[in-house]
Amino acid sequence: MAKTATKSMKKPAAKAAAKPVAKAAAKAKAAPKVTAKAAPKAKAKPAKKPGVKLSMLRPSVNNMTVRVFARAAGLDPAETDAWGHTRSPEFMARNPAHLTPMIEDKGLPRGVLWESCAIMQYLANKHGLEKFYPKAPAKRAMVDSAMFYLVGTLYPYVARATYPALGFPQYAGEVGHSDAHPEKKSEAQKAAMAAIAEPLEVFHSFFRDGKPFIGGNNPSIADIRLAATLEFLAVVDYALPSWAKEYMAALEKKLGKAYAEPAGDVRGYIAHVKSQARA
Ligand SMILES: N[C@@H](CCC(=O)N[C@@H](CS)C(=O)NCC(=O)O)C(=O)O
Repeated sequence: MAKTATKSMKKPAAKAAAKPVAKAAAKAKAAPKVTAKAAPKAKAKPAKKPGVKLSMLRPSVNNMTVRVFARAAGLDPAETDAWGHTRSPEFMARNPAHLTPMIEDKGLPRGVLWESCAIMQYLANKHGLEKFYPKAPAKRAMVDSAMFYLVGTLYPYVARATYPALGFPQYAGEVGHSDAHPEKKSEAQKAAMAAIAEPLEVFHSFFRDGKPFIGGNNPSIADIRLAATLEFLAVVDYALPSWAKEYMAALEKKLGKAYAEPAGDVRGYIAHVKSQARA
């Protein structure tokens, strides 16, 4: 609709609406006390937030991130398991990056959205979920910085360190993806393991800065992204510092089933690959 048309329609509508509201207010004033007291009882339940259509892979922490967030935010996700389908012509036609998590939403210019952090930002913006993603620019910037630092710096180390044990293909260009001698691959994996400690400490000392969570007293979307990422390290028996173990436990306690359910899928997969490796 053209801007001018929207403008010209808004004012009369607002004026027309004002009269019945004023009348109703006057009526409410004149009403006997008993009616006024009864009113709160008839209060309607808050409208349920609409569900979100999510294509996901259960063993993935990128997916776990959005699965936890959607549950914690009460968005009631309708999940489709995309295992084995991400490169199908149907999936690729909608999402040429063939990546999950992916949501579908009519309001999006191309109908779909991938990248876990972008999905959480979009849903938090759309539903006004300031609790998870603060509106104030400076606070929001810290959450964004933590998420970009995770995706750009910490996650590549975590992937190099854990993907071989998880049986996931490494990204092209990685030693683990090449024809290099297994010894070289093992060296690269160990180097990545050793590199994790530094960015991990940055989350603790800089982003948390003495607070329970990056988001303060409540977990933000950056906290969900971080805790989910750290879940993968169990597959290589990475010795997490005690603060990280306490942080993950505190986040799970705060979010309850919303965290535990998707985490269960990741943990179940890790237990499975570890048992296979032992056999
Ligand atoms: N940075 C992305 C990573 C997404 C990603 O790597 N997704 C993988 C699962 S962990 C995937 O869907 N792979 C399927 C494929 O490439 O066909 C995010 O945070 O969402």
